[in-house]
Amino acid sequence: MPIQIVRNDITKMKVDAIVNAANNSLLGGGGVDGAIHHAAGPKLLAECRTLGGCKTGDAKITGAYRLPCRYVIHTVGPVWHGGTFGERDLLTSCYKRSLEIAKDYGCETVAFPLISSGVFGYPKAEALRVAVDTVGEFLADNDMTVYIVIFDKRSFEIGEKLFNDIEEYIDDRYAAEREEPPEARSRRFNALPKAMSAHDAALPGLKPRAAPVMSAPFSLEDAVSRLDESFSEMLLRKIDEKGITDAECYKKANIDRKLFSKIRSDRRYKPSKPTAIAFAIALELPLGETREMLEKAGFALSHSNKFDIIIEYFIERGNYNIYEINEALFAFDQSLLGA
Ligand code: AR6
Repeated sequence: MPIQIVRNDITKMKVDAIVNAANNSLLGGGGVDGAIHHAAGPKLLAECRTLGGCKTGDAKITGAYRLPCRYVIHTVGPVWHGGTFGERDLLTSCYKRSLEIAKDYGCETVAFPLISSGVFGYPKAEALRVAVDTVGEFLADNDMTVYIVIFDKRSFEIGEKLFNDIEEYIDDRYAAEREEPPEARSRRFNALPKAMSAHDAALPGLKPRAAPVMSAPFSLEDAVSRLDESFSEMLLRKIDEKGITDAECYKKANIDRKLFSKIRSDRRYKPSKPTAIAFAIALELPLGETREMLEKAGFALSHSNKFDIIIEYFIERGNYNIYEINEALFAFDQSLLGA
């Protein structure tokens, strides 16, 4: 998966390059800088001494010595002064410059800490937003796997309002499911129009619609021919209908090219559930079509797990930003979308 948010100690990451949140002197310090120098050994400091420091927003590369990666890219984030002193631009520049250097050195995997979000005081949720947006933009034009490494759970705050909102949404859905007696559900299902899928029917509060599983009007012939459509075929059809390229779709889905090729060339390919949902999100499918696509891969969206409810929360609000969805999934300890 091209962008992954992981909880780890960055000095343990076996990637081509890790990024260090350094200071202008590049001569070491506390936080992640201290941890990287400690794990790399004194030769790292010796090489850093030859670099002549680094400007805020810029980056420089060195060897990695005792670390399990090949390079360390040292970048200097801005000190937070309230947000009106160009902090966001400088932080964006840290990610861009580090990624450019990583690309110049042929790196295929790069791990970043949340730059500036410790000693330099950048609010963590905003620092994460900048990281995800900037890396996401870079990956739209480049093939690389980028890890955003979160050291502690507290570093990962998606914003109190969003968190509370999602929590409330989950509580409502769980509660609704528990309150409804099973016989009421099966009765309601029997009374539904034929076009409604079992998954739509199982969702309390969802009003029966005429043809919930198809967005556009379709002929009987179309319907019959689509009965046998596989996940891969539906995916390719939807890509065509949306008028986007394959690459636009898999990048937006945060899926790597190789996996996409596999899905495209194997009509019967069965993706994992997060992969299937990632494509539905990339294609900005409404809930009904998301369910249809999932069904083709043998899955459903249910109200008995948080992951599904969080996905539904975002789709209902028309928010198809996979990175934001992943941040929320991460905050609720759920697996992330993508390969
Ligand atoms: N792995 C991953 N992330 C880590 C680790 C680790 N081992 N240790 C800390 N973090 P900071 P800054 C997280 O303070 O804000 C240094 O003294 C930490 O939780 O390391 O850019 C430099 O020399 C936080 O979210 O860097 C500079 O003077 C994030 O890394 C100054 O601090 C960044 O925190 C740079 O401050």
